[in-house]
Amino acid sequence: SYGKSVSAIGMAAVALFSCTAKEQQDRRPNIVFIMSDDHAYQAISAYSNRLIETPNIDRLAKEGMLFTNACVTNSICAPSRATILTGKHTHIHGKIDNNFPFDTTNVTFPQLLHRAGYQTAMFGKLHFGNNPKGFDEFMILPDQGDYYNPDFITNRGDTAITGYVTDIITDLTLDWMKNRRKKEQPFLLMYLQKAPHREWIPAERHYREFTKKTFPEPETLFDNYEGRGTAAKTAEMNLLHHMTISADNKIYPEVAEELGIREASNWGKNVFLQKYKRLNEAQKEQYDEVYGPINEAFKKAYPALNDEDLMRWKYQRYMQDYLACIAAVDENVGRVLDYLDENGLRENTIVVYTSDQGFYLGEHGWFDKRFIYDESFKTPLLVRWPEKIEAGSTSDEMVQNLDFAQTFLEAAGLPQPADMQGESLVPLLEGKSEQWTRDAVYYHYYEYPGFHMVKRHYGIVTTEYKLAHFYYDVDEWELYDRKNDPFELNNVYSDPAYAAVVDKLKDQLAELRVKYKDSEELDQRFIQKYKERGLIK
Ligand code: SGN
Ligand code: CA
Repeated sequence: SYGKSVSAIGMAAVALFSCTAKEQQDRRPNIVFIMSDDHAYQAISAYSNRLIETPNIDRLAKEGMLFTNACVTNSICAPSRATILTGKHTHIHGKIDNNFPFDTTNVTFPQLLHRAGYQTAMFGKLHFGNNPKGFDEFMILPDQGDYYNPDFITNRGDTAITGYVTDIITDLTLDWMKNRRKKEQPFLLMYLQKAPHREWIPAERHYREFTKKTFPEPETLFDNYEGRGTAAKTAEMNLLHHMTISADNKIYPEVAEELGIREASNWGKNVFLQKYKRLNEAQKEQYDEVYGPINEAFKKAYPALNDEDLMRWKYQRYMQDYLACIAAVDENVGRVLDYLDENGLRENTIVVYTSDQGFYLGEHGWFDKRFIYDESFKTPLLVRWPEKIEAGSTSDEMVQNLDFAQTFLEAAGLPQPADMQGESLVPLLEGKSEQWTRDAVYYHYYEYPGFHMVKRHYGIVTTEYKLAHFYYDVDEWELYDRKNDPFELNNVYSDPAYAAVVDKLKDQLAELRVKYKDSEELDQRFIQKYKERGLIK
């Protein structure tokens, strides 16, 4: 209407005249990088509503772009985070596993944004073993952090906060946006949830609802790993055999003992006791009110359970807690999006939602991650940027966590250092997918021997195939036909029908190793490091 456009012009004029040169320069977009820990794409309703509804995370897809083939370069926490910050593969930035501190002589994109005038802040889980550089303010969890009454490391000293970690990290984030954000500067905010990382302790308000639910089982829950290689058969991440009845499934150690349940070690029991001890009296009361009856019911049922029943029971317990943790993540993402929308920060802010990697929710009988197989290799990615992205759009390109650094630098109008190894996603976000050239990605996992015993492997993934080489204490190749075998159950590496495919992919893989500066020599050097550190003989 006429009235509306006049007032719009009036407002634009006011904005123009009150703009200093500095503020004009700072039309550069804000960046809100939201990352959860171990959030499987299978547990976001924008991808699939088989398990849970996540209306707030889904808003980013509705109002922005959903990436259906986003993946990581190395499916494990700290290496992924280091890749995100540096735009480099793990063999280049050196953080190949969770074991040792990040090399802070690496240049990270937050440092570059900070130097270029961005206000920067980080809240939540980093998991580097040292503090982040390039941040005006940070409050991070030590190591993995705790679900209840977590400790925080800050640049003004350490502190502990009473409450539930997912809510607290959000409170800190909102407090910064409300009270310390400088209006004249663009900002980079890294809002990094600990949830839904193992041992999956939900917020009190979600205990009741989720422990009453029953979830559909994945097709491959009872996978026997025939048709795969040694690595799948020897991995220690099976729900029946490796998920602990105490820490993971929340059976009190005295109940497990009474039932005569013996686990390979006391590790699960010790973790349970350690985490339970952190709860204050009121929190314990709430916890016991819900988990007490579950323990009672298990006590009665257990003697009659066979392995198949126990597997099913463990799967349900796992999903109840894991998904309840996600319910809190989703609510809190909603709080942050509401704040942005209600404070004029919607249009010119890039909001990313992702996870440090994917996760198994019972597929192949597994929990955890690490493998090049889809559930751990792929990761959720949703991006909202109203000024550039058409609402409700999708991209099926194989983008990687390697690409974030260059994406944010381009969005901020900054040069992309030549030694960064990703590709800016800005053309994809703007709908110019014809400018995207990558058709194969490179993957390399190292943390072995270690937690969950997934063997070292590297590989190439195209839309059609996945070729991986498992090495160190085996020398095995696996090839999966992604179109004809979506569950990745049949290694067709030795099938003569695929001989030509193998040849071609091996050449391509060798080219990628050269392109990304990875090599046999580096593989050996990293094994040597494990020897020097006493992790292997
Ligand atoms: C902990 C977990 C493992 C998990 C690693 C790495 N055990 O050790 O199950 O694989 O972290 O996770 S826990 O019960 O003590 O949590 S990562 O996300 O940090 O890479
Ligand atoms: Ca993780």
